[in-house]
Amino acid sequence: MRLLLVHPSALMYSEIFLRLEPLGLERVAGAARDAGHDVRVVDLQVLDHADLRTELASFQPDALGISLNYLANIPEAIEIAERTKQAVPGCFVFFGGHSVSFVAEDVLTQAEGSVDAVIRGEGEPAVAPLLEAVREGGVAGVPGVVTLDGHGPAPRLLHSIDTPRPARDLMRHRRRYFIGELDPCASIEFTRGCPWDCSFCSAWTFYGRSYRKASPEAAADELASIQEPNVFIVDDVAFIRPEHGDAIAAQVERRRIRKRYYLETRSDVLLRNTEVFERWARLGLSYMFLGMEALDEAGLELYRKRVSPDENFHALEVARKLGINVAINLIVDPAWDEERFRIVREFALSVPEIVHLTVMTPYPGTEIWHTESRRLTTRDYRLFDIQHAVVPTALPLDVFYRELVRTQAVLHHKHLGLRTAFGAARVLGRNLAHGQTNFARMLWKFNRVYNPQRQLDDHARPVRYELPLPPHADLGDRRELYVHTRPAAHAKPPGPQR
Ligand code: B12
Ligand code: SF4
Repeated sequence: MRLLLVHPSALMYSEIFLRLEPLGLERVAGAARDAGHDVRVVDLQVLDHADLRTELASFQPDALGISLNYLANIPEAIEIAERTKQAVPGCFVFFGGHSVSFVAEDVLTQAEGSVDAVIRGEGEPAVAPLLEAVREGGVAGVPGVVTLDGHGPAPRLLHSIDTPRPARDLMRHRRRYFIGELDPCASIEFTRGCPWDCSFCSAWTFYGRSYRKASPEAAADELASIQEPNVFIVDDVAFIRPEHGDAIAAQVERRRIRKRYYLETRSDVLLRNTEVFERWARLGLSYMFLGMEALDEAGLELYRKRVSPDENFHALEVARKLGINVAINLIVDPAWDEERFRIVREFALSVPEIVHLTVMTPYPGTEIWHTESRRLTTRDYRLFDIQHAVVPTALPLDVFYRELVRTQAVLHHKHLGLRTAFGAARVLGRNLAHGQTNFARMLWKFNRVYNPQRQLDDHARPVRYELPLPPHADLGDRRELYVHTRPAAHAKPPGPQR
């Protein structure tokens, strides 16, 4: 069958700091191609809607799948589905991905027939059976499928994440993927899932707190096949298991692979497994993202982060000693007042790290969706991008955005100053010499993208599609939140056992 896979446009945050290859969609593409289908991919982060129209007209797909990891992309995806049904009558349209897995029925209802099915959970094991079932007529028996007629069998979890390989070769404009000065940048996955259970996050509920590791050989083979000099390791929490990180490092050393890496991890993991991070720093680990989330004990407890402020600050010192540039994230509580923003600005200016702010947002699939969502001030999907306030702010909304953007601007300028100190001019020169302009553009775009008036105006746009309210869930049994329930083979996570 002819399958066209689409990734929606970049969200606000990605307009500046990063734009990365859609690894999950590439893996779904890989699985479909391995099953003998003719597959093409359109990534609207780097192509535009006119390119998609041209592709639809020339390729005439039998099926079109859209990746919905992000809630904020749902309205755009439904509009693409509607246009596809008009342009290619008979084309089977389906959605899949992280966020849509939590709101499948509602999205199908909202799409009023222009979406034939949603695949909940991992796409690799589902895509070939789905296409087979489309050919035969009748998709009701496909694992993870949801249609307007109801649910199919439970979604299947991949036994091993070693295969399928992502179909990187199907992507056009690969040189437009970057993160900061790591430009261009590819992505790779060493592990999948997270054993922790933070209240604002849905990574653990999607995978049912399971945790799988790629074999070190497969990980190194894939790394060796990547053309780009920079690699983003997409794992939720990198190097939870030090022996796994070491085994991949050994393969990388043996094969003399030399790249620069960016990864995300937790403070306690960095403190516990410092040696493995040190080894990776020698192999090119240049940037690390630590989700600190809050500066104080009360905030960390609220988000059930299971780390202390001391551990967080100690982790920063360790990373500094290893020579790794650190970006930290803090969650902005909509209850913050001007004084709180001021304290955060002061903190951010007092540390050498890059500080990012995200606004606390209840998402379907998280615990706070069930505790906070009753207070939603908007249900416009597009505002659920953790850059907008969707629950009541203590400050008037315009003042809240003014403070937020002012704080982000201070942080951005500090970061720019730092980059100059670290030799941004040299990096820029090197990148421009290779025709890489993503990092240069990022340096100048901030004021256009981050603008309190723009954020406020976003609340006034007419709303066509609204997020549903949460169904009743008894959080006494948190497995009710899971997309995948854990099979016995993955039952012992290495994280907290509470
Ligand atoms: C890495 C990552 C990023 C990277 C992206 C890297 C990349 N190369 O794509 C970066 C840093 C860019 C990023 C950015 C953001 N992210 Co992010 N990200 C992740 C993370 C940690 C892993 C995603 C990943 O690559 N997984 C590995 C691949 C293989 O899996 P996958 O993409 O999920 O794909 C599988 C399935 O979803 C499904 N699937 C996917 N697409 C399709 C399509 C079809 C048709 C089918 C059938 C199936 C299918 O099959 C795939 C294979 O199993 C997830 C958390 C998580 N564990 O999922 C958060 C997560 C997806 N991100 C999140 C958020 C909030 C953001 C930001 C908005 C953050 C911000 N500060 O603004 C931005 C927005 C980016 C944008 N689109 O513009 C939230 C989403 C919340 C929501 N409900 O909308 C998540 C869930 C984290 C969380 N806190 O809970 N992110
Ligand atoms: S440790 Fe990170 S990925 Fe895991 S549940 Fe917490 S925030 Fe989500």
